[in-house]
Amino acid sequence: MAWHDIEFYAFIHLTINTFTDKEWGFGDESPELFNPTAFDAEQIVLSSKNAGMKGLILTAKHHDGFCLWPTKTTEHNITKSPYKDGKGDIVKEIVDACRKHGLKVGMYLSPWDRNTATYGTQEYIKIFRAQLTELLTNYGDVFEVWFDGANGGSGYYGGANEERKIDRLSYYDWENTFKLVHELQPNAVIFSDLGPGVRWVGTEAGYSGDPCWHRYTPHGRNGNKPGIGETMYLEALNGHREGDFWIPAETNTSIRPGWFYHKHEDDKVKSPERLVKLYYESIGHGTNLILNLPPDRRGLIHENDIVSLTKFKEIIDATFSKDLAQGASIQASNVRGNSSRYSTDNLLDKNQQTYWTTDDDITVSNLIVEFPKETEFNVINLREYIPLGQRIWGWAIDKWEDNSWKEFAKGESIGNRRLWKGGLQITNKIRIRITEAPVCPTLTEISVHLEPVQLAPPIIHRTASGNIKITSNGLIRFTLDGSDPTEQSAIYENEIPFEKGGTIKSKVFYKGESSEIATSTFTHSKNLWKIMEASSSEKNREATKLIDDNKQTFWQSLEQDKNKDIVIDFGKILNLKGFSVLPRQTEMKNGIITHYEFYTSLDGEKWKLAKAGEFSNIINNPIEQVVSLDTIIKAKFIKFKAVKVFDANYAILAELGVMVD
Ligand code: FUL
Ligand code: CA
Repeated sequence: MAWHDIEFYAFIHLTINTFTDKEWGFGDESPELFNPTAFDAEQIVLSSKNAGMKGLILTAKHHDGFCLWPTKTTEHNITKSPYKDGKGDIVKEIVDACRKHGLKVGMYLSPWDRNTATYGTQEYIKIFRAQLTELLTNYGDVFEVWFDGANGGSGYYGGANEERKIDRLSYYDWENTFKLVHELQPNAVIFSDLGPGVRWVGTEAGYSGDPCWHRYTPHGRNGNKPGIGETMYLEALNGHREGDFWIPAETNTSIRPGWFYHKHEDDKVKSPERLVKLYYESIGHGTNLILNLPPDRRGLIHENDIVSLTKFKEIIDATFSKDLAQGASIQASNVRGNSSRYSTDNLLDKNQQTYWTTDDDITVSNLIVEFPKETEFNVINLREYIPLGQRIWGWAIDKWEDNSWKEFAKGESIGNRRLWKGGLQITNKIRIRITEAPVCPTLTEISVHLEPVQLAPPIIHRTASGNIKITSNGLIRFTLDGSDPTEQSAIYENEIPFEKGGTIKSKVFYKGESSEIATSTFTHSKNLWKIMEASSSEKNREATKLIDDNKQTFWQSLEQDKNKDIVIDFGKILNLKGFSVLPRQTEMKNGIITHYEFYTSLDGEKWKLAKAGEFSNIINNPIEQVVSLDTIIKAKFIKFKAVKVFDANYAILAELGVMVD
């Protein structure tokens, strides 16, 4: 119940990856690389707190094995870094700042460790538990311990540079690790894709299912027992209405596309509007929300992230600081025992311990909320009294209009919280109907709100001929140099030629108001490109789909051709700076390319290997992968090869693009 109360907290991904521009370190990175120049734990903690967060979870050790605290378990730690001349302890600094500002503290410790030679042996399990013991004994109370299911197999492993497969069901002996956590921190909940405390919601894209049940029965894959990283995790989106355990969902996502800081994502910070949507689709579905704020190389939350968080908080406050149901009268079709103890006053008293409920034999029931006057709203908040379980299985809301009830909202689950947001409604009364419940339902809170209507940002897209087109009803201003549009910026009138690609920012101005900024980044135009070679498979999945600038369409190779080259002719020589790869944008992971080789050529005959590597975390977080080349290369042709693909003998790719100088 204490965990449900927290609702919103920060994820802080910081490690050597911040300095190598990676999402997953291989494990061979030198500790010398870890050197935030202006690390400020209070800035990180206050950025979280000012956004309304009540806690914070830090990646004390990510998959690359580098420990942010002076651990006794491995040399691969902060004492070997230049940070504070090896005398620093990032975990302690963050914990101290959290205590000072009243935030709860959680620990992320990656089970997968690509650095240690012992990975895969029993010795490592001892090391892992010793690390956990240090983190859970030396830093005070911890509210959540985060166990990641990711395990990509390959790694440095003390110089072995090989692939190591572990049996996820038995290797970690999780039962005893859980015991250790419970012994050391009896109040901490344990997170993983199967709980046992709270569950991964099954996607990193930033939403939860609807309905979303707090109850859940973790299922293993292929009929096996479930293990961490080996579950039917898509079932976690909705959970199970009659699941065996109370394992509520935590929605995890990043304010940027990646989990770690990358300069090239400075313009890809989620907009305030997008964050508000996330809030409604996570906390508003009864899950907790852990939002990642990755510190940059200075060791600070970047200015762009702060701008977004601040505006997001303004919108949330403008909506929720005023409750339009206060002062309304509420009539229930039934009150348990006709007793004042369960009266509808409990719905408005802002006390989560008091609630309304019905007699035992009454399940279908309703509440009529009558406002003192005609009221305008677009948000309704409902909460169940969850110490008695998630008892509501169906609900609907009507408004009184033209002398009859008109339904405008409905759903199945409520749980800890349910936020409905929709078009503007104007009425003097609403009726909340509980349409299905297995036993007498409970509600502890009803509130009604008005989210200020915002001027919608413009929509930017690229036409087939490579131009930029911007649409909106108001006056559009734009910039091409990365700066924020102001009242002085150029006015958009005609399509903008944009062959080379780059970043475009635009904003709508209307009657003294302005919208949020819309930002889009494009690779070089592909309209002259030709696919010279590639395998193709089913109809509508031919290779041209990977250069059609459409994120939804994709190329799929023939079954036996997953490693077959894709050769592209640009039609002219380009100065290549890098390339970008967009994996398939659906929940289907099979065929996603995890390891690649990228070649260039001037004549289509002599090829040069320009880059090879892995797309880390592309399976859990299938975002655009941006790869910079080490030098600028002149090329008329490129060849892209899938070296490894995930769980299939065909390869799939939605887009391939290049950045030019
Ligand atoms: C994933 C990891 O592989 C990512 O790097 C990140 O830490 C995310 C929160 O969990 O599974
Ligand atoms: Ca496409």
